[in-house]
Amino acid sequence: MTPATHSEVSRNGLTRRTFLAGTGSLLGTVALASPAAAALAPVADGARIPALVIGSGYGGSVAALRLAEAGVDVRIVEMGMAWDTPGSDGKIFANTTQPDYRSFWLRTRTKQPLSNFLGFPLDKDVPRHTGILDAEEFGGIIVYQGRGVGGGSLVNGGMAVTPKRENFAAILPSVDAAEMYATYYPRANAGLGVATIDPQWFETAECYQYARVGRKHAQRSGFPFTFVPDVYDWEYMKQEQAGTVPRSALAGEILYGNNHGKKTLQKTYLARAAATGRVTVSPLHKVTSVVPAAGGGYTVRIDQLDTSGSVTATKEITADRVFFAAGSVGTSKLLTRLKATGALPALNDEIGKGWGDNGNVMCGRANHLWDPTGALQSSIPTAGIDNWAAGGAFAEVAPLPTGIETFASFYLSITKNPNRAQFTWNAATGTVDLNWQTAWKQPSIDMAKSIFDKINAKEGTIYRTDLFGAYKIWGDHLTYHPLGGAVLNKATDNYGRLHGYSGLYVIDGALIPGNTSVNPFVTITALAERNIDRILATDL
Ligand code: FAE
Repeated sequence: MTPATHSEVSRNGLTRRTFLAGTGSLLGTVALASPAAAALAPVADGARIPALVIGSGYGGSVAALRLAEAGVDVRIVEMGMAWDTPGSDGKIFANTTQPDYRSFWLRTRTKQPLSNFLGFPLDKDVPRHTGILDAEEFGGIIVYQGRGVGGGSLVNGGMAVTPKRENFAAILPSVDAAEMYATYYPRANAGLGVATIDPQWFETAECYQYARVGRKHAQRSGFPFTFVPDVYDWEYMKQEQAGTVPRSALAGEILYGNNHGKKTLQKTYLARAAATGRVTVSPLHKVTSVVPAAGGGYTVRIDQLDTSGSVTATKEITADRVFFAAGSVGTSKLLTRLKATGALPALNDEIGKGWGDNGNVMCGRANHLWDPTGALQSSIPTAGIDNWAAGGAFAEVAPLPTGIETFASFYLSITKNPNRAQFTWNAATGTVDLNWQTAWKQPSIDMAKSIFDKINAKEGTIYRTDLFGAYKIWGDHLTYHPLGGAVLNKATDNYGRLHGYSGLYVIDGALIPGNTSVNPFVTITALAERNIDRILATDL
């Protein structure tokens, strides 16, 4: 298979030539790592493809790179946009403080994780568009996910955390930890470009005053405080602070994309995958069905979307192998529906099970007036409070990049919440439901309180009640970290091969049973590296 020609491919209505003209200076500085290096093309109806990857997040990017390096031609099908074309403001991504049409996936009103501030609701109307952040609503939880080429890497905080080895057996019990920590975690960290903040710079940087306040409060209450590595370019951040480059993290960019500084998958795994010449990505293409093909392989049905979300074409292609990398929710929804509706009836009864929220819960604390957290806050968190062993919580010291002094400390806690939910097919509505209950967050709240009740008592401070509604302390209605739904060694074998069908694989966060004890994408990447190694050695 030859990759599509680069010259006149239409993306989001622009030709490549127009795109190059509009972004010349950007391409000049990051030419090799730019998403422009990726071959982007709509998939042709009737095509025959050796390896199809559904989704371009962490799992999908690892699979694409390693398959291509082994000489296999790969097609990535991604339902979101390419995110390579500036808007009328000259920027590719919208600012967190000013959401616009680019910000949300097919919504007419924003659904911001922090919905209120000082009693005022923050959400506003926006034009419906295939924007970058999906706030997917199930009965008891809103699951935030990235949409576009690069998946979650487009919208996340880049916190790149390898779990403590003593916690690994609880995260992935069937996986050889020695091999993960000797080979696959290091490989993932290198591939993602993970680095830790310069600790000396941290001590003086104005934009991390909030984190230093977080450290002071943690340590005064006797909690271990640790730096957290990130994929943000720390040298670029230093220049942002010095005022010598355009600001991104220091301009509050994060949830709707970073115009500079963050090493997203577009700049790491996907750029390397594109450089092989064997990987083509089809943005605004959504996989809707996978069924065994008469002559071997799988018939895959794909809807091509426009930026209003309307289907402009439906295509059928044949793929020898299909890698499900649509994220925990995307992969689980597809597999649950395909099993229940008879497309893939031999999938086992573990499909849809073992889903968790990584124990996410948010809260804010109101500090005293003599303890300001700073008007300038880097949107990239860099530190956490580790009370996992004693209290079941690891709390990121998170920014509140409002541009004004708020005297607030803000935290996203990852907790050892034991509750697990299940995806099921709802034939009446034709949708896949998730049975998570809001009340199932109570263990997470209790674990987070093991840190913050103590800090509040020590500091003589109180919880903020204005961030998630009126008089509501806990952000217990959401997760950023969906995990599970096609769990390793249950729905699949110990390397992600789906039971019941040869040539079908799961290679994303759906494999991980609900919790990683820290932020999840390094573990998703490392597990994908491990599994594709084995698959390449034995299946291809
Ligand atoms: P993911 O990255 O979600 O990629 C799946 C891709 O598949 C997406 O691009 C979808 O658009 C696409 N897709 C879905 N369905 C289809 C379909 N039917 N057809 C075609 N394409 C489809 O999956 N994690 C950290 O470790 N550190 C952080 O600092 C962090 N911060 C976060 C902040 C936010 C606001 C959010 C939302 C998440 C954050 N995460 C963080 C979580 C992290 O981004 C997430 O675990 C990974 O992105 C999941 O990787 P996957 O490969 O499983």
